[in-house]
Amino acid sequence: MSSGSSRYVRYLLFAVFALAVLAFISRSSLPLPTNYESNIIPQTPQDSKGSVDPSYQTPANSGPPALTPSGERVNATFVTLARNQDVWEIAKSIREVEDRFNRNYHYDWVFLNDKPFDDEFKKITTALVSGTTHYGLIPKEHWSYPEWIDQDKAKAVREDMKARKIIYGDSESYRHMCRYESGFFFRHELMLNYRYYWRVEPSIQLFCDISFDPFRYMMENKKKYSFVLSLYEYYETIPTLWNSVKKFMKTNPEYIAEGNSMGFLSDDGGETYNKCHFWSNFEVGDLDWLRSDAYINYFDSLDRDGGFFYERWGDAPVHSIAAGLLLKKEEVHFFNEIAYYHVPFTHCPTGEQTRLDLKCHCNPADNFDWKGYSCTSRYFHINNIPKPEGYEKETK
Ligand SMILES: Nc1nc2c(ncn2[C@@H]2O[C@H](COP(=O)(O)OP(=O)(O)O)[C@@H](O)[C@H]2O)c(=O)[nH]1
Ligand SMILES: *[C@@H]1O[C@H](CO)[C@@H](O)[C@H](O)[C@H]1NC(C)=O
Ligand SMILES: [Mg+2]
Repeated sequence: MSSGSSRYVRYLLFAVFALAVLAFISRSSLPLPTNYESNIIPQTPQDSKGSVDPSYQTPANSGPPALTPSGERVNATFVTLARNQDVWEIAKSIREVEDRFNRNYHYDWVFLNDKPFDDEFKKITTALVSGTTHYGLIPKEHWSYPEWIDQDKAKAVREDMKARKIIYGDSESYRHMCRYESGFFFRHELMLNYRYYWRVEPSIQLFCDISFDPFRYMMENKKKYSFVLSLYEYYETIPTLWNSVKKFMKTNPEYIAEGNSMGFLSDDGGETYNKCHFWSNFEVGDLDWLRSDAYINYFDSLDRDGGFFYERWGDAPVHSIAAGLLLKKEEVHFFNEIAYYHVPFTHCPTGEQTRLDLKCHCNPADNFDWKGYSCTSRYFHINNIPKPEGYEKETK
């Protein structure tokens, strides 16, 4: 026992010595770039509030992009809300977006977090994004309880929802997240530099090449909001949301667009909500619309009613109802060509030729669009848009 452990100590000393020699050799004679780490993560200038200077650029990604001159890029950015521990799941998503699209464009990517991003997160994501990356801290006022919220009541709701096993029902952070995505991300100082955004969440997949620029499509066709998947919301999370919306419509009729998509949201002319919404983990949209008086007043009105905390209102129905009522029908777009997966749903483009042309690897049988729980048929119906070619054959 004792001779075994002293041998072990000798091995250990030898190993340490060998490693030191190796480290010395590699430092002095191998052509490794010195200061490699600090080239990847330069010091990020932080102001007193802790948010990152928008002019922060990584040396590796600064300079003119190789393939697309910036003149051909639209004023736009990817945006991701994430925690430090989401790094490997967001890394997968970035890789998908880069391989299928952004390697040819080099659009910027803004990362937002309620806590400061750590160096690991910044290093991994900056290496993967072909455009410039920006890291922002969310100001406390945008991620906390408004003064009119009774926090004891909110706590009781979480306990009740936990007992009723409602998904994320017991989570306080999820509620702050939904409220932030509903009313604040587009007002973060880093986002003020852009007109269009594309939201990306961790662990998504893109199954086809994206052979066009969705940002440019939005701009040239005056689209303000877009989606790839739609479905019915879980009623328990939004029981009074529509009441709140109706109150807003009544007090602010000037904001309700003529020729809107009420038919997507309601089957009885607005009396009740049918729970249809666009799935907001994918969105390409117009930030100036979200920053408009109409949207801000809509958000403030809902926020006052407290449902982000007293229920569990999601940013998906909140954005969707706004897109459905404050925008004209034609301003909301469905991207059939963008093949997308976020657990548990797939949008695989309808039409075999489209899938072949775009080198898709999704199984069309997995496409959610024409299944019973999707609202996408309804979107086509109210817009009088013919369903994509191949629709009949692919609807079983
Ligand atoms: N910074 C931060 N991001 C969060 C938090 N909770 C969720 N997110 C992010 O918000 C988005 C939605 O969260 P996710 O867990 O994907 O929710 P789900 O898609 O509804 O299951 C993702 O981009 C997450 O990374 C949080 O507490 N802090
Ligand atoms: C990009 O859009 C934002 C928001 O509309 C605007 O403030 C900014 O000036 C634009 N930047 C450029 C370079 O056009
Ligand atoms: Mg998600």
